Amino acid sequence: MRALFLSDTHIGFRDRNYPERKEDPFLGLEKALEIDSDVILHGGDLFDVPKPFYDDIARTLDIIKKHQKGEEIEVTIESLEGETLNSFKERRPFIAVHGNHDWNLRGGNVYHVLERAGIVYAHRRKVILEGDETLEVVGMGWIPDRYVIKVMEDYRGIEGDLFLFHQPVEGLYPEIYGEKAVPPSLFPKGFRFYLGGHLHWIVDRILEGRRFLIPGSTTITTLKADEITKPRVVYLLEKNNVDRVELKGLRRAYVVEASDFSMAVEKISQIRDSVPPVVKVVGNVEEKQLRDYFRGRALIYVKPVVGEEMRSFKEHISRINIDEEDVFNIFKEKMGDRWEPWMEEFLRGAMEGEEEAMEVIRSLRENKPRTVTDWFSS
Ligand SMILES: [Mn+2]
Repeated sequence: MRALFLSDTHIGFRDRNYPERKEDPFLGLEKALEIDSDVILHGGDLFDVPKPFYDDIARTLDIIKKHQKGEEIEVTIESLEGETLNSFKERRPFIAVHGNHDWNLRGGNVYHVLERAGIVYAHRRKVILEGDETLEVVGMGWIPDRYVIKVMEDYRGIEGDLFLFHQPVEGLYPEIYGEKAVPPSLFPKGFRFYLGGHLHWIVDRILEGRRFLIPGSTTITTLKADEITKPRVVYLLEKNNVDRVELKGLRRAYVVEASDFSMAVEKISQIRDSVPPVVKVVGNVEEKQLRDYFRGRALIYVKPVVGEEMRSFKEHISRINIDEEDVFNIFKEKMGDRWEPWMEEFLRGAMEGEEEAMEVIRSLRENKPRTVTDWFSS
């Protein structure tokens, strides 16, 4: 029995600067499902938002249904406690957990609707698939940081073949994102593969005797360089065999460094994709001018260099002839009761330059803000 594993399709993603990008997630889903398999597993963030438009839900179901062909497979859904909840036959079953994007605290979530239309919602469930062999999938949708350790206790001792989840894992997820990553040892033991969503790039790593496979997103949403420059892939799993398949014909992204307009033009012109790419330009280049120049050929996003931003902020302050002390006093007055000492520390750090500001942010994150005096005497 071959399983296709995709994740983070983010249907419903929109960018008002480039409305055409709303089609990308649909195309990503379509391209992924075109790769043949007996069952389909989705790692969460099927949708970009907790309450997708009805049109987007309908189109998503159309795409899934169109690709549910082939031999019927016997599907049995059990609770974690082993109680049978449902059982039916389905061609190429689509099994999913929710992600952090398409999750709701109250009133249920979109997967409660999808499961009425035949999608298998695997959160807190074991899904037993019987075809030419038997495959057991255990699902855990995204859990907010403060509850995750507690919820994972419910999974202790649970057995199966594939563990489908949407959560940051310690050792795989960069700390800079500020989320609480779960230690790999907390995942139940003995599964063949641990199939994760959430992280938007490719992972195939063994941690604590568990093999974690993350395909990343089938579409480009954020502009994080780590995410967008990686290929869009899905995994094909059969017994102990893992294949990674790249999705072709999708919009790609590039990061280009440029110190001025003509350098940006020269570098971007060298990209020869058939689909207009997303291009993140790092440098102090005028965004509107560049967007107009590449209209219809590339989707441009300019990210000014932070050091430059700081420099121009300081320049601006000196131009309007304001004293640093005045900046604090105005800020303090505006903040009123909400003023806290760390704010001054942060502002001073920011005015000193990028590195100093980062140092303050780091000390704040570690929850041990130093006093302003310490700051300036060190
Ligand atoms: Mn996601």
